[in-house]
Amino acid sequence: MGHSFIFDAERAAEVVERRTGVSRREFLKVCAATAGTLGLPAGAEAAIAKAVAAAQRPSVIWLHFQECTGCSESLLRAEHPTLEKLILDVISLDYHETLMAAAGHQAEKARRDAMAANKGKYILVVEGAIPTKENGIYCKVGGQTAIDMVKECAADAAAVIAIGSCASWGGMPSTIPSIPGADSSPTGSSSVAEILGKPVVTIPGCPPNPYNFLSTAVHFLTFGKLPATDKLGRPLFAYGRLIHENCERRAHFDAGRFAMAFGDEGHRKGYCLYKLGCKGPETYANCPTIGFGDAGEGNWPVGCGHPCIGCTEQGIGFTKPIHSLAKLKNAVPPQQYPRIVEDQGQGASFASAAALAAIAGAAAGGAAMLTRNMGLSHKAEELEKAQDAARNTKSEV
Ligand code: FSX
Ligand code: SF4
Ligand code: F3S
Repeated sequence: MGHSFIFDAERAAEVVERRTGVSRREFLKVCAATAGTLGLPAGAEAAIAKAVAAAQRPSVIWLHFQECTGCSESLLRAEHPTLEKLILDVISLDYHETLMAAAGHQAEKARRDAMAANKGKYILVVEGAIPTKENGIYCKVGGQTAIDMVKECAADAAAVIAIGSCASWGGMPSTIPSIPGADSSPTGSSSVAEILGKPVVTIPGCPPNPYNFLSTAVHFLTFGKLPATDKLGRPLFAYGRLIHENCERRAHFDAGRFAMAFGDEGHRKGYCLYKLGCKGPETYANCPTIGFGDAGEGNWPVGCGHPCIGCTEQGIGFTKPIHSLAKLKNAVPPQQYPRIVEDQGQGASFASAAALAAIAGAAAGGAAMLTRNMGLSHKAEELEKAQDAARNTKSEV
């Protein structure tokens, strides 16, 4: 069976090499990485390779609204060309304003032709938030408001994917400026789900990780459906865990070793960035495990020495001040981890102040769910919310 898997994968890799010029080795590496990102069992990379090789490429209509195009840039400017070649091989990108050669009426005709030819089968990808104030006049393409265009394109789509934080929850354009009396963003920027009035698959991040988009598209291709998501439409394979659960600096957090200022000894030694405002403890994403730019390990914000700003997470990214301390979600007492070194940086005691605060909070409130199983983050959080709600109801009575 093992041999047949390998044989299948090799044959598929040959087909893809002939078609795209991506070497068999590189292709199989991406298939293995995609299978890993999706959390699939051993052997799944062969199924992925076969699906990509046999690809009936799904037509993709890609819309741009209020954004910086960083989502497209991050997808198409990987360090090695492999990823972008494969993305463009896996999907048939029939409409993408930044990339298509056509312009003006010709471009709009291409969109409508692709939609008609693939009615009910195409994937709609939306990048950017949608302004709703003054009937949506702040963003128009070809004379049509973003609101109308997203509704028109979603009507006959097989699936809708909101890529980036802007399309997923409003992102940066939706944040409220610090002007006295301002209660919404200047243009009323909204998410795709808000406009369509139904949930869509969201791949937040500013920019999102290209592997999360590729893995979602490959899942659709291999299994004929989009991957399982949480209540916010985020694929669980990518957003099922807090950054803090997989961070390479986590042992420093547990041992109370923190960078206290940029460039200080703790920062230079790679200590935990919690006290510099790292939002990893309240942000769901797989940045530490897959990294960015295909440029090797450690290539993600915290890996480069900058606190996570929670760019994937509504209410945190572009909303909470960068240096404010993160809320510790599902904190696990440090005793449950093997101790590493006794030497404590910056005069902190064994259990960090942060961890102690979390434990004290748990003891006082009796509500925090301390779990050994870090995969239960979402469940733990839901339980915590239910317990909070129950307590509030009680206190109201
Ligand atoms: Fe938003 Fe994407 Fe940030 Fe930019 O366009 S998620 S501003 S990286 O590009 O939508
Ligand atoms: Fe990593 Fe940030 Fe958590 Fe520290 S607080 S362990 S830097 S995610
Ligand atoms: Fe964004 Fe934090 Fe990842 S800032 S890219 S969610 S590490």
